[in-house]
Amino acid sequence: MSITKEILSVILGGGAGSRLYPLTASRSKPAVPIAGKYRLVDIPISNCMNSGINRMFVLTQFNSASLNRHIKNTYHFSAFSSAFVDILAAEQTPDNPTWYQGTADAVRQSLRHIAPFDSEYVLILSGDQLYQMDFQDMLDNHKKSGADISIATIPVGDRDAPEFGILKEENGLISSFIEKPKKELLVDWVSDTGPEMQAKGRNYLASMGIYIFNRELLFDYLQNDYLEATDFGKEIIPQSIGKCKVASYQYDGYWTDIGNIHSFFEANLGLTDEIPEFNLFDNNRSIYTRARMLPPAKVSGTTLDRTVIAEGSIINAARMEKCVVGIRSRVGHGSTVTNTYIMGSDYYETLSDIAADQSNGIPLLGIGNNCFIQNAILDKNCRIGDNVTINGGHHLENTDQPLYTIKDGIIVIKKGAILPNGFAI
Ligand code: ADQ
Ligand code: ADP
Repeated sequence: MSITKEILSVILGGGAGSRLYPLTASRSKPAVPIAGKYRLVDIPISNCMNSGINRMFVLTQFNSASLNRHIKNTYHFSAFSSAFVDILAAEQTPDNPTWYQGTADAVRQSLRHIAPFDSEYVLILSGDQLYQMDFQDMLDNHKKSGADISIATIPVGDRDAPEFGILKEENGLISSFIEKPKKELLVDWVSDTGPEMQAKGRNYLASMGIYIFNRELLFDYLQNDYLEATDFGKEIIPQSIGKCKVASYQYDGYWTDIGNIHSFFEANLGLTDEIPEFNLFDNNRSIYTRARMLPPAKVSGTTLDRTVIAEGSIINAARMEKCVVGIRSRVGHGSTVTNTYIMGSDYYETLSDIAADQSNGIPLLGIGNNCFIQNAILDKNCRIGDNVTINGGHHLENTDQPLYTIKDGIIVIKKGAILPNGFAI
């Protein structure tokens, strides 16, 4: 893959992150762990690197220690290359006392950091999507079409369309755009998405929130024409159509937005499918993350079905089905875990830590013995005692408790929570 200096990328790492609460209670959204060993930000960064784009800015609303540590420890480039991944956290300056007001405002406030780096184009990406895409192909299409702005688009169905920017195109150029249309307006926004997509009911062309801008135009729009605009989807994109040339780059691979607990849960558990739609086993499109030098996972006496286990785990459970098990996870004897994403732990307990916990009656790091856990997400460093029941499902109401949150029937055990023996949800 040839490395390009034509383009640099800006990854929108998230606003307040409230839709992913409580996973974002103590970390910024890009640092949320996914798929057992990665962080959300690894997805757009890996897509950039696999596309030969190696200058990246990650814009985030707050600068969490885990994001800094992850980026610093993961993305090392040769001293002879121009590559970097820089985190730009919302900062107060004399002329800007506030946090980022939206996506366009985030990019505007970052322009002074981006300005010193040459490029002809700027690629703007969302930080909370799961997909593998070749941005070089999108850039080629952008250049060929002679557009000022390109938007990556994907066909979606009725259920999803109101959540996205929906557009119409003619000969590759976008002729109209509406941000998150109400259901009753959808009839006017049907596109010819081709027989294969139509057969799946995917009749609307949605914006994937992935944009290529000609750099000069981006600077000009944000600093002059749309100085007051705070958002790309609500303001800059719809207002650009008719004013400049906006191309559609239609993508038909796997792509999913993972901005809320339900979609985050589904995207993670989707990795346990026999042939997952998101392919972690791809020679040419690796997902990069921090190399941790952990020992191989060890499993004893467990019936495992469709379960993904990260390195450094010690599993003695009775049965695990449809689980994603993160680094350094421990699951005790006799436990049954289904439909669950266990993020794992940041460290191991030593034998003397374990003895001290046992004499003080504190549950050990990880999941204890004879537990029953289903439809749950366990954030990092949880201590789940023995005989604990965590029974997620739609019978449960949404709630936020000190140790856990329930959203859409999914029980999220908070980072570092200690659930005593016999605890039941
Ligand atoms: P949404 O995803 O709803 O729609 P938005 O909330 O603006 O749009 O988020 C876009 C990305 O920017 C996300 O990764 C988000 O975390 C991040 N972000 C939001 N506010 C931010 C801030 N203040 N600072 C830094 N990052 C921030 C957009 C488009 C739609 C399109 C969908 C596709 O507006 O047209 O269909 O993406 O997912
Ligand atoms: P990873 O990427 O492997 O998940 P992080 O970058 O989140 O790791 O760092 C692991 C965190 O765990 C660090 O903050 C580290 O200081 C912390 N940590 C390591 N060992 C221990 C320990 N024994 N007790 C508590 N925290 C620990």
